[in-house]
Amino acid sequence: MSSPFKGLTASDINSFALHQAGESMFNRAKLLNVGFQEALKDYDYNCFVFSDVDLIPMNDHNAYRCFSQPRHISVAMDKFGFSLPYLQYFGGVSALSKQQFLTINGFPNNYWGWGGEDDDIFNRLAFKGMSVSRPNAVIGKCRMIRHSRDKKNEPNPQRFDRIAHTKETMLSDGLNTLTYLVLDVQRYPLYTKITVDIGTPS
Ligand code: NGS
Repeated sequence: MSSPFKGLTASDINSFALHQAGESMFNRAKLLNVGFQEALKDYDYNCFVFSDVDLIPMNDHNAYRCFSQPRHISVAMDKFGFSLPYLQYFGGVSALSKQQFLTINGFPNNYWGWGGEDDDIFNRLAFKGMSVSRPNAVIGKCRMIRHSRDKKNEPNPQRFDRIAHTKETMLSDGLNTLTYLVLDVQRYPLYTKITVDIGTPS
């Protein structure tokens, strides 16, 4: 069978589901950092698509691949009336090449709870002189699986202060300071599930 991913074969593509162990506050961006680092132990991937588990693309032309600039993929979500909530929005689903990700020192590790980590990522890209590539709002349509707010994911009261300081903090908060403990790896035919202890807010 031919692959829909031009020039790629099965071993070049995998999906990783990152599961945060324990009961501490949820930390989306740190989990994505772990996914990046752990995936690279399997294979020398050069493109990473970072997706929330609740977002489903509606248009097959929305390419889950990397571009010469970091890609924002979930640009027209149903809950925002199929448009961007604001121009700098970078949440939901995005794709960065390995080099783009390394250039920004990965994602922040210290956004515990809901909000702001995606804005910090946007700031990192901007401070490194990158722009955001996007599909149009027809191709970028996607649905969010409805759910109530998860426990241990309350809005982070520090988020506004944090995103005001990305320029300084990105140097010392990211891949270069990432620590975690992998507790379990389950390999399934279509994805690999990693259960990880990412600690607690310091
Ligand atoms: C912004 C948040 C982002 C969040 C976006 C959409 O206000 O992290 O809303 O949220 N930024 C801050 O709080 C600083 S949503 O409607 O999807 O829950 O992604």
